[in-house]
Amino acid sequence: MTSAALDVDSVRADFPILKQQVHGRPLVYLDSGASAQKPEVVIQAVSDYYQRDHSNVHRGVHTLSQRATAAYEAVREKVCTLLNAARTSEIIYVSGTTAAINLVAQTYGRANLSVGSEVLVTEMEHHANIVPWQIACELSGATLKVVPFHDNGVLDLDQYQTMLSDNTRIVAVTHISNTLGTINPMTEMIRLAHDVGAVVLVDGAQAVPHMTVDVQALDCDFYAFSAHKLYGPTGFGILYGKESLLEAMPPWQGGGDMIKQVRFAQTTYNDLPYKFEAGTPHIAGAVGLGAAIDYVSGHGLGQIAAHERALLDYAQAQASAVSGLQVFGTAPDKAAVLSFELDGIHAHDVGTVLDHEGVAVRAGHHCAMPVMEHFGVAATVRASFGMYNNYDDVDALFAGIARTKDLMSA
Ligand code: C6P
Repeated sequence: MTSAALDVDSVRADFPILKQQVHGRPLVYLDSGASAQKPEVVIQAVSDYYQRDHSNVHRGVHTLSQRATAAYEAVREKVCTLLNAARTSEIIYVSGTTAAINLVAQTYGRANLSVGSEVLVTEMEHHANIVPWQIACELSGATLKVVPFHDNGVLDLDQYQTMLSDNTRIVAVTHISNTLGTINPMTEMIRLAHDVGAVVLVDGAQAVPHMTVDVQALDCDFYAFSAHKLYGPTGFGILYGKESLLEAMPPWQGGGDMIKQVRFAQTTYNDLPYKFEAGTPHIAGAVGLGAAIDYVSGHGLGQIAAHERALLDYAQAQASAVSGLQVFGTAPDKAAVLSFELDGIHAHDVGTVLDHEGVAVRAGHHCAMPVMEHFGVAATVRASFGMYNNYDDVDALFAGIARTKDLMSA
């Protein structure tokens, strides 16, 4: 089956922020892995919401509250469709991937971990999928085990299989590494974890904006992502969980909306998904995510993935021709992330020179210090691509790299 390619020129025109100059140069935004830019339709949806419909949700009989509630709840259906979840009760609104993982660690984790049980994470995790498990293990006496990756950034699946055991209660793994770009073989990993009776949490922060995700086909138990990397607002995200697991989990935060009845003698909790949604939520965040899902779905995640893969191939070919440039993460199955170092030049210096050329990249440890440790480096430069990037952006990156080398070796 063939489908129309992504019309990148028209996509670019939808993103007002890309029309500016930085240091007198046209902005080349290659930091979508940190946070993606927002199309006009998302900005407009948030603005319209505040101008027309804003009130608190689930609390008022008046028209504005009903409109806000309808807009807010309609997004649950969109997320359900995006992830192919079975039902909206499995879609929990949170503030982002970090909150989603902490929620599972503090509820499912604390209820199911004890001395002798094990949590498996991988060496390529973002800190958000390491530290919550360290805390949960510390509190419960469970042990955290780390599955290593090969030097090309591919996860060591043999080690993974060896480390899985009857003691493994939870496997917490990233779908796509934010630093290496590696796409992990989730279906196989989930099947293997289920064979030993473990549940699997997938950190989908870097996956949802770049590929089609089907939580039922994956058969994952939990899946987390952030709206802001999917061209939506900051401060909002999703935890998907299988209904049977969510039902059995204790609530996390207590407060308004997550209860049915409060008595000093006893409080009863609300039904899913509200049991996990205490307090006034980020309503505009949900509305913006809904607009972002419509936008991305309108273009097709398959088309977006194909376009970004072509950009990655183009960038990797250029990278291989630059002397002294080392790429970290060369897995065959890889998302459009290019992490690299330039021999003898600190990543922050590269990032600063590139910024002066108008090129925005991330320089640092990318909240994945164990990945840096694996390669024995303090920091890398990371160019991460989104649906609005084009070949000119890649050329600008490599022109900037050549300029950096000139300046720094002068
Ligand atoms: N990575 C990056 O530059 P939050 O901050 O909750 O939206 O997402 C955390 C997170 C979790 N997992 C992965 C794989 C991630 O990449 C991120 C966020 C950004 O790579 C900011 S540190």
